[in-house]
Amino acid sequence: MDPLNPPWWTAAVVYQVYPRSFADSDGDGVGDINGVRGKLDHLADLGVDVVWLSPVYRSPQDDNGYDISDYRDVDPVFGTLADLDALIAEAHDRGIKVVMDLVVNHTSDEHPWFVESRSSTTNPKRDWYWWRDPRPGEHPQPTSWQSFFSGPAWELDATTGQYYLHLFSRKQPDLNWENPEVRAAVHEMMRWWLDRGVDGFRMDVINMISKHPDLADGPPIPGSPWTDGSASYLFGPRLHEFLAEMHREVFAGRDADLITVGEMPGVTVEQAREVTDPRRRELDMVFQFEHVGLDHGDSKWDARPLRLTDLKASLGRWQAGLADVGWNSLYWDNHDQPRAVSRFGDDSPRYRRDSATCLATLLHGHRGTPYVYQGEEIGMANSRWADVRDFRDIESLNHYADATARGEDPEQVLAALRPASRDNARTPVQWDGTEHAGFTTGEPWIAVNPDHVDWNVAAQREDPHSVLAHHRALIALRHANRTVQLGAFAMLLPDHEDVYAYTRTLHEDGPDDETLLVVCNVSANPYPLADLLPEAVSAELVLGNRDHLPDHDPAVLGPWDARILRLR
Ligand code: ISL
Repeated sequence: MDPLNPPWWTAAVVYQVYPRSFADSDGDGVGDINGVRGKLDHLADLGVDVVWLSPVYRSPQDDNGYDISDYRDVDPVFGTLADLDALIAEAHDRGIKVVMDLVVNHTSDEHPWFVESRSSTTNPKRDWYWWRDPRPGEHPQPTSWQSFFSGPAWELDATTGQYYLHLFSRKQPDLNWENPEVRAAVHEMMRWWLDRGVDGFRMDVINMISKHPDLADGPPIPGSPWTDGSASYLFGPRLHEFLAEMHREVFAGRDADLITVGEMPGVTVEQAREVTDPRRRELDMVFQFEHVGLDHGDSKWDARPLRLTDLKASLGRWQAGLADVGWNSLYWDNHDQPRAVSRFGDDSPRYRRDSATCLATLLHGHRGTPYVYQGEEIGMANSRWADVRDFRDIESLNHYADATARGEDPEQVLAALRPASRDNARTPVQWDGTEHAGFTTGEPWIAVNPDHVDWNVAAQREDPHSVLAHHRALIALRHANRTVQLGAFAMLLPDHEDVYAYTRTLHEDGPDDETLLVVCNVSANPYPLADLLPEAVSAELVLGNRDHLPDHDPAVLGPWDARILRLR
């Protein structure tokens, strides 16, 4: 990172749209591209620089569009290619860039490439996917890997008697990136989208595209008949080579205006630093998962309380590890994660606003590019799931079927689904307090959260102290302040159980030197500032989340109180 000439995305905030749940323009109950077009003014008003669009490509929708059957067309449920062109043009008119989701670890099993590949062992596209013979022994699967969505990661295909690999659902066969034709086809498709005007890609599970040729069985997964093969498919031996090749073939010469972010479950700080080292020309930034793994055991369904000291240790390590080389992305929420205010905050009526604004302040103050997930800007919360029939997500439904088939108590499985299901992120955006929250005039594909009556965009738009207004202010601050963009990060109070505090310092060797102090009370326990951080007592307030409240005491960090202060 050249601090004198930083890339534009060091000052940017990205907003993720999950189109299925954003806004429905045609009353079929499913959000669509024209729905997004109709809400662009909301995004412009929020001030975001980039919209990342979750997949709208043609898809059987087995995994809500992460199973793509045509990379160059839009699924009818979302609209048409012409609608998408119009969305890109209208976003650009407002100065908003558009990033597409790139899902190329796997395709749909209905993609013509796979249809051909499965047709015979001698088909020219056979080697575009991972085909293997059954093996003798207890498990005929070529490896005993478990799929991310429960059950084995291999499916037997009756036509040829061989198994194909699917790390995700059986309708998401993994592409074989060892084959140069596969890579060339992906590159060509990516150039086609850039030529259409898109401004970059969020790359789905991109650290899984290089598999270790051994395909070795991993260690057993407790409670499962399958094993963890992740050592064979996470960050395989050719990943750097594939990413550098993609950069050369797709981005070279046009990368200055683009943004690339690789989703990388299990990525380490060291790996992320390599991948985002600008000299290597691979990716601008990655999504890491460490901080969203701190509140559960090995399985995401095994909830544990989050310890704030663990969060500090983790995020602090990422800040330090990417301080000189590389760049962080910053997020709490996305379409796979439960809602942050319910998970890390307190979504009871008393503290919901304050904890949502506190968490936002904590996140946006870090060095990196913040990502806001739709609805996060108004403090949307997890839903109340009465029954397993309320869920729609393949991961949740497969887990329920699998666990109950293995004899687990259905009530307990359901109790684990409620706080952790990806569907918490997928309830429709709450635009207003009317029926179906203004999301659709039809029957929504997944139930609207009943709390939309009180928590919605319309109610917050004109309120200067709303969660929405606070996000607006945080985004404006990032745009305006070089310390927020580039200042060095230093963690304070690493052992404090409730207060998350850090400084950001910009050394410009002159009048622009500045140190900001971000101090956030991630609890309802009040703390006198003088005991915590004496230097904060007389510091100038840049942005607070509770300073307008009648009970606010500048000398005491109240419940979920979050402040950005200027030390010098
Ligand atoms: O969602 C998860 C845990 O609940 C992750 O394991 C998730 O499956 C993983 O991060 C990969 O996610 C991405 O690829 C999946 C897709 O289902 C997710 O929506 C996507 O974000 C397969 O394409």
